[in-house]
Amino acid sequence: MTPNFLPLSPLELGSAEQASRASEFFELMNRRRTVREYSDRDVPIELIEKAVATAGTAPSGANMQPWRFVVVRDAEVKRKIREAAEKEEHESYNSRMSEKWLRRLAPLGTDERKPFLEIAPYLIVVFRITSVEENGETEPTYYSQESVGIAVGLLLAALHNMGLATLTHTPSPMKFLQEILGRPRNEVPFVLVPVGYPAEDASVPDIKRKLLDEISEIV
Ligand code: IYR
Repeated sequence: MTPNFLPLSPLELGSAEQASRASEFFELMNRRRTVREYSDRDVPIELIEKAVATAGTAPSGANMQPWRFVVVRDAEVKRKIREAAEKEEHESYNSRMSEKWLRRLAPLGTDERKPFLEIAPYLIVVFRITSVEENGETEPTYYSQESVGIAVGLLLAALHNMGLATLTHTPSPMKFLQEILGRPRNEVPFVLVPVGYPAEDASVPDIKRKLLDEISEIV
């Protein structure tokens, strides 16, 4: 097959504008925090849709776009998800997680209770599509972990840019999400993202990001 190419229309920026946009974007993203205390204040669905559309601009292996975003706003579905997540988390905190792991989590103040799963107005459940069917044949998707990870990064950035709070929540195991949301076997839960406004008295752990020279090296 001959590939079809179109001209690229790149952003063309002067160097002063590049520098100011670079700093502004860093300042914006550096204010993102993982939020575990939510207000029940509603969020317009259009904002959620725009964030999901932004996530869908991510690059993906062989352009297979191996993601599905299930937006949950129904109170009864949220209740079921909370109930199932708390059941798994009870097992995790009480027997599945190692001492070392629990020690790592201590500064974050997490525990098995997940009220945000019912309080946040939306839960975006991200599924990773592991295979596709074409002409009666099954084909795997390629680099789907990497692809979906990048898409979730864009999702979090888009929501943060709208002034909305998020949490990258990974109740483990997450199979119950496939069942509650009726997804097929080739859609595997990847992460659950509660979205909303933070509670008025929300607080976040006093933890620090690594410095630039700790995370990078120029050779
Ligand atoms: N899934 C559990 C535990 C947990 C694990 C990690 I790694 C975190 O960074 C935070 C929590 C929970 O959500 O409580």
